[in-house]
Amino acid sequence: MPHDLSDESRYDRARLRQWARGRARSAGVDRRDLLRLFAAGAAAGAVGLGSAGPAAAAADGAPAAVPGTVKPLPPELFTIRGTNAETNFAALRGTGPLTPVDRFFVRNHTTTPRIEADGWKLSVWGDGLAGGPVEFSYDRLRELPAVQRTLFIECAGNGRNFYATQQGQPVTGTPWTLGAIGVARWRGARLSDVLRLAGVTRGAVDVLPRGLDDEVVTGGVNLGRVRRPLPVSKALDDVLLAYEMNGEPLPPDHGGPVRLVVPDWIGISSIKWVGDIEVSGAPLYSPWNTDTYRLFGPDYGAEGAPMGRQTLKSAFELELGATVPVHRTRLLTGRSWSAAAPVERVEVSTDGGVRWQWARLHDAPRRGSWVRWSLPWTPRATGATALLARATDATGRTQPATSPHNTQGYLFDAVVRHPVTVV
Ligand SMILES: Nc1nc2c(c(=O)[nH]1)N[C@H]1C(S)=C(S)[C@@H](COP(=O)(O)O)O[C@H]1N2
Ligand SMILES: [Mo]
Repeated sequence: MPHDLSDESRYDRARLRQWARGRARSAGVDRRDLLRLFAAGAAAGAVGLGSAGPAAAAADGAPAAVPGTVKPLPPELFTIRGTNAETNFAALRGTGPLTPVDRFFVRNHTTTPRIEADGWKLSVWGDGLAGGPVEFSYDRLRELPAVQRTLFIECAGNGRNFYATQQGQPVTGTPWTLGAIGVARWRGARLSDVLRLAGVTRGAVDVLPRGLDDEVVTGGVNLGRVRRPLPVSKALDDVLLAYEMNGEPLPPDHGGPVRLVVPDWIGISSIKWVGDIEVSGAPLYSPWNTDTYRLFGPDYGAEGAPMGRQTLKSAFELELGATVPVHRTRLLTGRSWSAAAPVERVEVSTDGGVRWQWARLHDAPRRGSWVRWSLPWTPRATGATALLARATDATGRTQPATSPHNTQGYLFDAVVRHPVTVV
């Protein structure tokens, strides 16, 4: 497998050492600022970048963050977290395998820009190309062979809040529960086709897609526009330049007119509102892979560890802290997903983890998507209890009881204890 984590990890470490010696360009941010942020992140995970919560904004002296989305965010469907909106899992009950756009989570570093397809252009440039910059209009992109894939996009911090509430560990960042994930049918051009047409050379190492949304300012430092490098090997493999979501033109909040969709990788890789892509013969860095979206903590050393792929999780389609009537049978429903392989089995416990039963799966196990499952439950006694769901994927990996801690609370994969009260 060309993209397993060990490969990526080796590649990333080499790149980080080169960068620290000043050989990799940081693409627009002053290197001292980046080093300062990086050191702060490594030491304490204390940098607020990416958290965008009201507290972080207030500390900057800026007004508290509010979501700048185009679509409505009604409280039945979403929980607002700073500039972001988390999908309420209870609102997925009864929906199909695809997350409807009206309830797909939104993770915005700033606000949704309005960009018309007509005036949009993608510029591909850099010393990893044989010639000068090549521009693609929206129409030209749509003339390329189209591919369609059902894939989830999940924020690396999904489940972060359970490090604090379930493991008692401090973490920084948006306190997502489990709703920073959505599955959609994406249609678009292959990034590999675009890179080949642009004249990518054998010497190319990294590509750096960049969004057209506002520059991100945090702690008084302007980090520039949202961008995160991808190794050329991944870029040429299975990445899409998507212009449709669930059969509709890509909506503004999800990156319209065109976004990247990077299968299996953490959400930040799937750059929305992409405007240009640098193709470089030298390693590239951005704050989104040196400071945030990187694992720091006692287990990860001074340089921290890179992140590529997402993890394994399960969620009930029920509010956290729901009240349910005793002696009445209800159908518990939920979803499980893994970036490594299809989910093959799901076990559910309705007594806080003492006994486990197999849930019935409602979808064929499929890579890149989730399976819906159900189990009938008749509560026999009143009082507080916890519902647990535990998935196993085709690699044989089962959700563990605890997740290894990292300061920014990424890649949570432990079994969640879902509180309910029987009355
Ligand atoms: N240009 C741009 N791309 C971006 C972001 C952003 O703020 N700006 N957020 C990223 C993050 S952190 C995630 S998790 C996903 C979220 O995609 P969604 O808002 O469509 O759910 O988009 C990624 N792409
Ligand atoms: Mo994210």
